Amino acid sequence: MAKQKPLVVVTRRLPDAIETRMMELFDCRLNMDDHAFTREELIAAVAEADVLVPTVTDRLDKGVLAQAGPQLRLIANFGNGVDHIDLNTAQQRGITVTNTPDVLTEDTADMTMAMILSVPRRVSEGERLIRSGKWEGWSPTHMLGHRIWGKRLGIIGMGRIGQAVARRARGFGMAIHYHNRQRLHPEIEQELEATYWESLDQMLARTDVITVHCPHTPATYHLLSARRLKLLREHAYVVNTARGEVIDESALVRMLQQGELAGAALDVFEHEPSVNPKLLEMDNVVLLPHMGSATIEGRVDMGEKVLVNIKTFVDGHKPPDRVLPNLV
Ligand code: 8YV
Repeated sequence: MAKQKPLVVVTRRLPDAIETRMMELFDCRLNMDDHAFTREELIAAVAEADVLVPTVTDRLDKGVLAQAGPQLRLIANFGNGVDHIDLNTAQQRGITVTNTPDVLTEDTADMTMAMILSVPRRVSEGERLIRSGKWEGWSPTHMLGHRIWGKRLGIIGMGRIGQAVARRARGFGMAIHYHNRQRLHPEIEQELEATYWESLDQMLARTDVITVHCPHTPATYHLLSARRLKLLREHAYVVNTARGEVIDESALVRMLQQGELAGAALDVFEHEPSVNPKLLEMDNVVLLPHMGSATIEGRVDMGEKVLVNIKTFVDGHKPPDRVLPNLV
């Protein structure tokens, strides 16, 4: 008798090629209208699925995972960050969790570089002026921004994405500074001509642009707290393509309102998808809808990683991108 295919529930629409392959390989339930699952729908999914394919929009907290049936063996996350999944509960229940690292590194770094350029050079502001029909023509003192070349970039979290941003930023003449749990291998540090700061506080007080590339964990929640944000100098810019929760967003907004910071470029928010309305009124802020890794190529690559993770798991092997069980 043919072995029954595992039931795979995919919570959001994925690229066609990925969904088609998913249907060929597994007994697959797709989300054709791409609505974000409600809590009730998530609970129903974990109660039934052998494999769940969630995204960042699915809050798989303790309460939801507590209602998982014993058949749920794998959460194959479509995405790198897993902060929306309660890993402790998943571990207790013996659920394997995988993610999709590497394939979104370059796209996210590209977007970060665009954001690093965008606020000091007033890109969105200029574009809004043209669209408003109020541009009256060139003048030598109009729309002056700040030079990027020669500025110090402080990278918080020097993993794959942080390093990819550093490589780009060097091409733009920025000096690379970083704070990371672990210091980089001397060869990489040398290649990037990067200065390591064990103390985040000290780095913040000395850099011109700060960009966040660490994951959101209990240890990094509000890493950029009100106190730490105050260490930044008035001409500094803050860029975030990682997770909103790493920055105390209310404190950031207050400082921007009071002119204690030069500007911010945010692709992620503390309470996504809601955005603090005060940010919408500010000219020195660029706001993007969590699109750091949003390329067609990247989404297909992410989907392929999910397929490989599920297939190896159901074939009885260890999937390549395991977050759980931990290897250490
Ligand atoms: C993804 C991301 O678009 O992978 C991540 O951690 O933040 C994004 O780039 C999203 O998470 C997909 O679930």
